[in-house]
Amino acid sequence: PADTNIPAGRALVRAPGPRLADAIVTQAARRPVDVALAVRQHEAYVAALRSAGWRVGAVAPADDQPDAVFVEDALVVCGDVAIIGRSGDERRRGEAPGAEQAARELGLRVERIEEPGTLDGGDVLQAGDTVYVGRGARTNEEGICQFARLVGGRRVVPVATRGCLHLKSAMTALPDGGLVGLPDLVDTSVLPGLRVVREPAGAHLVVLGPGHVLMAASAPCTAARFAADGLRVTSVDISEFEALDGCVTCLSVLVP
Ligand code: CIR
Repeated sequence: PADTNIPAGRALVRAPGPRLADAIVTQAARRPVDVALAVRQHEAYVAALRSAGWRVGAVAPADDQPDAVFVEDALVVCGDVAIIGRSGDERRRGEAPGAEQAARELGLRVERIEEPGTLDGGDVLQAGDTVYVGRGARTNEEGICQFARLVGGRRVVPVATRGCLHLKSAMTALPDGGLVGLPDLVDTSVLPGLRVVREPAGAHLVVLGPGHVLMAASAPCTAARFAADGLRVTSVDISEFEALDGCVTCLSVLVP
């Protein structure tokens, strides 16, 4: 049953397609992916969103796009504006039309990152009134400038990343807006502070509601630490997505 303490927002997900095992791998060492297990893990992820009170909607499948399940990269929702990304990796650009259609169905104003800008949603971390945007493998300076113009009014802080796919591979935010992550992978000089985690997947939090976070099962020590601090932690096993450089944030777009 849904947790009635949490106001229901909407969450967008995109089911894994038949070509999932061909998804891009640039960070991990490639290993075979069990697509049937991935489908079950995705269902459990969706169930975790639902039980935290989110109304889950589906972005139309894109079966020819192996990485389409990582839906947060193609679409950023900031207030009433949906920004359709333009990935720094051309192989992911075919995901944009379905993301745009889903944003329109939600009644959002739709804007796009245009050439020569690049931006993946995995580089966009919203924490309170500040939006941190990673500059690195998939998002360039021009993409960040366009993004900042489109979300006018929000404070946009560019953060250089190194040795990781996306900003949110390296850091995310707690429900109170405090940042957590891996300081070696981001330029911490532009951050107000960063609570250091030791497990790589411990850097990946999805805020499900007040005091409630979703984490990958691969970060049990960090989850225990947060729970000891009084957070409610829901853990999901996403091993097959982690094998494809995915993390718990990338499988949904939350529209509070
Ligand atoms: C990629 O390399 O683009 C995908 N295989 C993984 C994307 C993960 N996205 C994310 O963490 N936001």
